Amino acid sequence: MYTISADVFAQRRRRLMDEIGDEAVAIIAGPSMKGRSNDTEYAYRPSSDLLYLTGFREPEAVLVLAPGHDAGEVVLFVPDRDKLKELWEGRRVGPEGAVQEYGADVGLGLSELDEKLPDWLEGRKQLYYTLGSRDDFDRRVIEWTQGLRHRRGKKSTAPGTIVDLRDLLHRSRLVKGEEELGLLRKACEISSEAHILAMKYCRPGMHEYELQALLEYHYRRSGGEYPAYTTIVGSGDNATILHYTENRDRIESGDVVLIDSGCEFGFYAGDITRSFPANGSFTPAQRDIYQAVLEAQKAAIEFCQPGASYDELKSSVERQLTESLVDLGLLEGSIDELMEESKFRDYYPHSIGHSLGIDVHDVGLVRPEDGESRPLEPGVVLTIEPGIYIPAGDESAPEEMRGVGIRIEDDVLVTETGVENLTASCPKTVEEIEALVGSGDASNLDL
Ligand SMILES: [Mn+2]
Repeated sequence: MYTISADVFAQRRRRLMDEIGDEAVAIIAGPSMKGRSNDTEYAYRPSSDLLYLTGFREPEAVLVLAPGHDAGEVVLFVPDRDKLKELWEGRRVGPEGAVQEYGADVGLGLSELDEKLPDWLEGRKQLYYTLGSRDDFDRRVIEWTQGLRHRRGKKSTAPGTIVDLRDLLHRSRLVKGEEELGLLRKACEISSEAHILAMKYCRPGMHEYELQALLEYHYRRSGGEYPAYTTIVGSGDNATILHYTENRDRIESGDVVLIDSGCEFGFYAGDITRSFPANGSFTPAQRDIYQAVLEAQKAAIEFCQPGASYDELKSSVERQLTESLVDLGLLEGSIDELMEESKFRDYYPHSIGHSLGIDVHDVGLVRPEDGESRPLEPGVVLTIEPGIYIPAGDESAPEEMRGVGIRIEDDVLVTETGVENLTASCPKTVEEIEALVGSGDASNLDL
């Protein structure tokens, strides 16, 4: 099924509470609402850490975990019940729902934060909290601890140390359980279907935004809430802009179209990139570049065995792409020297991929405190997305390659025995892609 059960949320909280111990307290606060224009707001996306620990999705909630606390160890502050606000903004479960539906020991209204939250800080030595994610809340946390000191006179009973919560929590988020793999598989499946639709119905003369609409239509009709990130549809040399999201141009025959798009399903992200010829046939130069990226991508997927080093994965891809860039005539010199100078960066300026989960750029693969990566282990899901991008104005490049951008991205799961490609259903060989592009009957696109 496509849900995370109450037991799993409770286990995650238990694990974190066991790790921090009963001299500590943790606070996890959701982001505040953000204005979009005048008095309208962006759609609210709950904090991923809060989602991971509770599944609670109403705005600005605050979770407090105080292992072994007499008054309750799981405290959830939620928007207060309010007839008028609920009439305008929607239903709220309120403090009672926080207990009954979300497994909190204590449910309280957000209006009670200043008065009640310090009770759970008092007497604890360390506060696990992520500073810097929300300025207004950082200030309140400091005020609460200061206030406690004043409240109790000279003897400090407030936490004296603030510890970054992310290392423990994100270590746990890195390895996916069975239920979240179900959601990830679904997000990947919907994303793959959407890319197939876009390739099938692409025609020169369409606009980039039409393909974006087709992808996002498919996400929503499949039950996905939103795109997992802003959809990228770049045709021609727009494909060489890594995070191109304007999606306004007309797609011309002869263009390669690069689509980087994924569905967010049940708050889990899919993330796929495909690059294909708008008219259904790669030029020889486009095909050579495509093939080089595809070979690097396939080798990188095979590399993702349990125990493999993410840093070695990165450098092996860099080496392979450097060799290809020499073969393509884009770089010159000895491979070792080119690697030494990271010359591949001229054409491959990003990394091989990232962990994938509740966040599209998910957490845990790289330790926040020292920047070092953890070895791959079963249950880790990551993207594999090499690319080659030749700027339109690169006069050192063969002319027929200028303005071509190719990236190929799949989402893979490290298993006990190897690796599973969760987006394998999305075609990527030259033959498959050329057969698919434009094969849909456009008159059927009356959706
Ligand atoms: Mn990605």
